[in-house]
Amino acid sequence: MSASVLKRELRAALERARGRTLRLLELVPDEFLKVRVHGFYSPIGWHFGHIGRTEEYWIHHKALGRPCLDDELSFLFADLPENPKDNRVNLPSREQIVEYLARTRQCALDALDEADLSSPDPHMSGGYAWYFAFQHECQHQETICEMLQLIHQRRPVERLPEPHEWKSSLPFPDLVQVPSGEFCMGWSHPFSYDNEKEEHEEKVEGFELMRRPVTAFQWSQFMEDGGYQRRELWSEEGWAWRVREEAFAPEYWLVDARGYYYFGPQGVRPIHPDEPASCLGWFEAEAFCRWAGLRLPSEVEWEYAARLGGPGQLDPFNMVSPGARGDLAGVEPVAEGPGLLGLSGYVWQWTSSPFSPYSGFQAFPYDGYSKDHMDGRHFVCRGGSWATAPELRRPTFRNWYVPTYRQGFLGLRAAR
Ligand code: AVJ
Ligand code: FE
Repeated sequence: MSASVLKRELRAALERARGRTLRLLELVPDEFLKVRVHGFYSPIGWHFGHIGRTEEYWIHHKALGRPCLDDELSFLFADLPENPKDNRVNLPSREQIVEYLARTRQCALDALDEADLSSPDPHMSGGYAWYFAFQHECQHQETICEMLQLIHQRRPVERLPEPHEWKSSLPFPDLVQVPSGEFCMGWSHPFSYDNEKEEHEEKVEGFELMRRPVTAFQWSQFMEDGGYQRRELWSEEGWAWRVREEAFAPEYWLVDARGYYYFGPQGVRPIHPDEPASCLGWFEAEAFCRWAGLRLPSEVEWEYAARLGGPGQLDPFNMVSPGARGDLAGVEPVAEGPGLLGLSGYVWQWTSSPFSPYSGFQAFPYDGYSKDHMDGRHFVCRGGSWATAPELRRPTFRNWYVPTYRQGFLGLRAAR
């Protein structure tokens, strides 16, 4: 790709992302902009400023070696231990946040115009810092969607909608045979995240993998069969979590005598029985597998199965991933087709693999992005949800959370 085409593509990607960010900001009610709705999260308004700060820091400051535009805002919107989440509530107004986003963006675009992308500087080389800023913005959009759900969960429900009829004709477990073989795992590209490097060969034994992610109907059968009450289905740590949290259904589910509902980012809606079950923690996924006589796939198995479809899926500007829909459409039943269905665009899928480095891993651009989370306590999820930007839904992309995290759009696709 020539330097001018690369610059044009980077600019277009940043602009696409920004359109989504500003649409999301419009959905944030004023009274929730500056409050922490949950112990895990900074206030939702902070995430918007943090997008601008990160872009400015890595492009303007690190790649070009220039001073920050505004030291105070740069500190306020930094994700640093010196700036704990409780400090992040003293935010500027919505208008000031929008203005900060526009100013930091202008710096990034001016820098792109001037930059020599063939420079050996690792921030500059091949446009790394700009693509990093783009991907980072997209990732925070998903977090913002998660927080919109929390906001709706906190608001009083006036009237529940009509529930869906609770039945399904999908077979279970509906396993697809994946043949043994070898493949190239990971992505060594100027744009890849540090945790996707280096590309390396992996061997995989034949196994079976569910055609689609586990559906809400299938999850409700686990619930009705005492899934949350039967100690023997849970690991020791998982059971301790289950008891402590008094969990009885996925996060954001609402169950009454009439049916099943879900607190989505646009308010309560009925759950479709065939939509992938979402907002599950790793411990719950593990218990479900034990109940069904199945297991979680490793991330090697997941990526191998996902890439059998062929390469060509790694174009950083043109990811063709089925299931791409509007920003807030929410999860829907998986579209029919040949082979494995709903690999991305519906829910992330938990794997059995702790988040760990590939051989040759080097933390970049900072330890806090990946390395600090490679601690044996985080597990990898793969695929990407309906709230994940298409460009991030590549088969090599690794996401990770602690096993108790269930506020994300997280589901599973079991193996045998
Ligand atoms: C990979 C989604 C867990 O949100 O903490 C955003 C991504 N890293 N800014 C997170 C991330 C720095 C990360 N997750
Ligand atoms: Fe961040």
